[in-house]
Amino acid sequence: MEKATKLKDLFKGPGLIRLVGAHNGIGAKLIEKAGFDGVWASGLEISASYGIPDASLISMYQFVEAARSMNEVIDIPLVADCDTGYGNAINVMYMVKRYEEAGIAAVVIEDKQFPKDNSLLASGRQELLRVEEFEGKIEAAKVAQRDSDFMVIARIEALIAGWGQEEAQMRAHRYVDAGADAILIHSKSKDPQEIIEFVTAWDRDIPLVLVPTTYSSLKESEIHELGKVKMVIYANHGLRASMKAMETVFDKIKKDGGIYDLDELIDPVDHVFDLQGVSQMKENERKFLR
Ligand code: SPV
Ligand code: MG
Repeated sequence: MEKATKLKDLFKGPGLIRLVGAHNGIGAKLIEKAGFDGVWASGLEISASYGIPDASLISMYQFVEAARSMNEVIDIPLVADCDTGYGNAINVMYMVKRYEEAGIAAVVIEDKQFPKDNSLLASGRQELLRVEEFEGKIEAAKVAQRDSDFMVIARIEALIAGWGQEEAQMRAHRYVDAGADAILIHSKSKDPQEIIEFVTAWDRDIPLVLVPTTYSSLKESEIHELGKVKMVIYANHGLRASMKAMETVFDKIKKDGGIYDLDELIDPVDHVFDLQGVSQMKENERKFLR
């Protein structure tokens, strides 16, 4: 089954769809192994993996290749963070074709101006796009897609930019009318009240998507009770967990003057080989190497 159809089926099914962010194949595999429904190809994580800011610095091809490399090694669907769509509506059409070719189930585009800044950045430039221009991008994306199950998710940055609930609701309605399959409403508030207010006021039959990075006190059971929200994205917890683990191990090697006391803190190499699919490769070698 196509990944787009798998994701569409999850949207039709009961319960919350849970995604975790990744930037490479091993991270994506660990998310699948942990039992999550899908992988979020996080722009923040992919940019961070280059050691550079999440500010539209790397190209669409670098993002699509990161998404492709993750998608190829998992069976669960991948939802790609496509920032602003890498330009105008014409760039979005080109982008949708490339992501669909890579087997990606859905793309998320946000209504900020290119080049964007990360939404959680305290000093971030949170410059919103004109509504008409973003409607054009959504319409263009929907025209460009080939598989009718492929989803185009519109991400609203009005709360991030401090433009308020009314603006966020107006934009969400306009983007749904333009053809968006779901609305990702983003917030950087620590208090979940901002998101709860938006979700409570939402009156359209189009699912909402949340990224509760800052309002982390909001549990899945509470999100489920709100209704209307179908997908939750834990956007960058793999990156942050692995950074902390690496920092701890590197500090310890430095302090200990060697690697003799690390086994508790690191996975055995065999676990790396397992995740790489080495046993399958060996089986193929037995069959085909003559
Ligand atoms: C990402 O993971 O790249 C996101 C979520 O877009 S956020 O970092 O909160 O903007
Ligand atoms: Mg992003």
